[in-house]
Formats: sequence, structure tokens, C-alpha cells
Amino acid sequence: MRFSIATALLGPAILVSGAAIPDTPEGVAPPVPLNEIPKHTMVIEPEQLLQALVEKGLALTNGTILDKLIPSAKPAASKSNNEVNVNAVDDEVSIAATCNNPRVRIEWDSYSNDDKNAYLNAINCLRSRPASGSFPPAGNRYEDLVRLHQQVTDQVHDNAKFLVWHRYFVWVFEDILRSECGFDRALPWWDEGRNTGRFASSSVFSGDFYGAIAIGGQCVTNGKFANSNLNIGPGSSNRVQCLSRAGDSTQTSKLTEDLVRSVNAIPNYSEMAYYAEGTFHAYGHLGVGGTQADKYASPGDPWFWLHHAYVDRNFANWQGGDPNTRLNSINGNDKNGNPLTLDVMVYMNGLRPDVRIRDIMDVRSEKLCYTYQY
Ligand SMILES: *[C@@H]1O[C@H](CO)[C@@H](O)[C@H](O)[C@H]1NC(C)=O
Ligand SMILES: *[C@@H]1O[C@H](CO)[C@@H](O)[C@H](O)[C@H]1NC(C)=O
Ligand SMILES: [Cu+2]
Repeated sequence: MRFSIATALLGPAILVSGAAIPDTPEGVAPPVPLNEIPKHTMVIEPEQLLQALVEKGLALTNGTILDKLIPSAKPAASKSNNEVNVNAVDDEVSIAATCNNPRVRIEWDSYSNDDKNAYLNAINCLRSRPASGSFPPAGNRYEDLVRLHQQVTDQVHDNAKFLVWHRYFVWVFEDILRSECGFDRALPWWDEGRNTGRFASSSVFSGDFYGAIAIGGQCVTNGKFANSNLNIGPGSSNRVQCLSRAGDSTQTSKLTEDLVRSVNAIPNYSEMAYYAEGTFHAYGHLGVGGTQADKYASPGDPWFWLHHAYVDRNFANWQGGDPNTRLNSINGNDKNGNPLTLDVMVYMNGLRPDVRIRDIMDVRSEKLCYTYQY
């Protein structure tokens, strides 16, 4: 298997032509130079995914999934209009204990401006709260989460625990946002495949919300998180640095709806998880770049949660393709080569109670109790 580490390392820092790089304002630490950021290196090119699918007999042609390939990759046959009812509790799924009224995570474009502002303000609320003291050198409550991610990065990346750990991590973030900053709305996710190659012109990266993306590794100086100092990272080290980005549309151009459908056409959990991590997951991190490309400290850029909710939504959709099997079994190994089972623990290092994988396989479980708009 050929990993395009070169692409990851040499990925160009694309600047919007003509845009001046703003000086770092007083009190804002300089960005981590791009070549000092320990980036996500598990990167699988779309061509490699295609090749793997051909080898597995899940052949694709012309970049589009053939319907005949995998029945389970298609929407459930009974949903004949194939539009998912936002409020529907899927009564075909009678397996795990299901909650009666799951929260529906809403796609960014369906999320009102009022919701967007409330959500980003709630994140800033967490960033203004004191750290717990259990995750030094976190400088605020939000950074407790960043530090936790940094602590466990090697356990929960590059192996089959990746999807389940991050599922629970996003849920814990949401739970903290609700309980400590009064956030009482739906959690958003962003349909990145629908924005392939044009992240820079989306409202997400506008001055109203997350701020600019195509700034060549410089500090983010507009939007809700302008001129932020971060205390966690780069990598597994810690020093004060600004929130930075280095948008790279060559990465985000690879992140298409077809690509996600292709990954989700793989019936084997650990193989699907491997390609999910190395393709759309990696392209999103590297495509936003700067802080977000840091494998350890990427939650320092709050865009992380939109991205990982999207990764989780793709996982949930994959599970929905064959719920009887995919909500009730797991395979693959942890970092040490031990097989994952439904009884394996998912750790939050005290931020929230640890859970077993079985508690979080179904997003509609009593524990999690959410679903996705589509
Ligand atoms: C590509 O594949 C799709 C799905 O099978 C098919 O509908 C479409 O006609 C194909 N396009 C070409 C140019 O062959
Ligand atoms: C799933 O894929 C893994 C990795 O390729 C393999 O070891 C395992 O046997 C597969 N499981 C099934 C049920 O095919
Ligand atoms: Cu991660």
C-alpha cells in the first residue's frame, strides 16, 4: 500500500492571490511553522481506494458506485422515497435499546444563523471557562478536550478504534457544551462532500463564523475565533501558538460524495474504518491545514467538531446499510493488536465516564440518543 506522505508533507500552502497576509496582532503568538506540524500521515489517495475496491470485487466504474455492487450500500429499500425523515425513529432497527426521541444533528446549511451563532458562542463560552486542572497545560475548559485528544492520539488513530473513540469524543464535547455552557440546540455537522474543493467560499470559513481558511499557515484573524492563542500542541509538545490555517483545495477536492459512498461500500468494519480514516477524514484535516492538520492538537481549531461529526455521520450511514450486523458487531484490532470486541472500553480519562464499545455502536442507544438529519 502506497501512502502519499509526500503529498501530505509537501502540500502547498495556497494563498488567495492578492490577499495580504495580516501581521500577527499584538498578544497573539506566532503560528507553528507548517513544517513543524506533525500532520496526519495516514493518507490514502482516491486511486488507491478505487484499486482496493476493484480487488475486493466491489468494483467501481467511472468513479461512481455501481448499484449492483453491494445491496447494503444502498439506502434501505423500504425508504422508497429515499428522503430520510428527520424525526423518524427507524423502526426497522429493533435491536439495541433505542431512545424515543433522539436529538437530530443538523447539516450546516440547514442550521439557522441564530443556531450558528449560538453554537459558536457556546464554544467560546467553554474557551472562557477555567480548565479543570486535570489536563495541564490546558488553558481553559475547552482545552481539556484538546489535551485529552493529544494524550490518546496514538491509541485512537491508525487502528479500528478510530471511529468509535471519536464518536464518543464528539458526544462528550456536546455534553459538556450543554451542561457547562447552556447549549440547548442541535449539534451541527458539515456535508464536506457537497463542498468539495470549495471550502474557502463556504459560509463555514467566512468572517461571520469560523474565519478564513486560505491564509497560508498564518493566524486566523477574522471570525468567531480570531486571534486565538492555543496552549496545546504542536504534536505531543506544548507551547503557546495562534490558531492557524493553511487551506489546500487539492486536498478538499479529493473529498467527494462519491468517495464517501465508495468507502461506505466496504462491508467489513475494520476495512471501512481504515479507508474512512485515510481518505475523507485525512483530506479534511489536511485541507484545512495549520492547526487542523496537527494529528494530536487538531481539536484546537473548533472546526474539528464539524468535521468529526461528518466522519461520524458517514459511519452511522454505513451502519444503517446493514443495521442488524453493523450495530451489533465490531472487528479489527486496537493499537496493540488486540481484537476489538463490544466489551472493549472507550476511555475519556475522567472527562466523562468511560463506556464500552457496545454502548455507543448505535447512535440511538440510550447512552448517545442522537441521529443525523440525513
Ligand atoms: C458511470 O456509472 C454510472 C453508474 O453506473 C452510470 O449511471 C453512468 O452512465 C456512467 N457514466 C459513464 C460515462 O459511463
Ligand atoms: C475484515 O478485514 C480484516 C482486515 O483486512 C480481515 O483481517 C478480516 O478477516 C475481515 N473480516 C471479515 C469478516 O471478512
Ligand atoms: Cu483524532
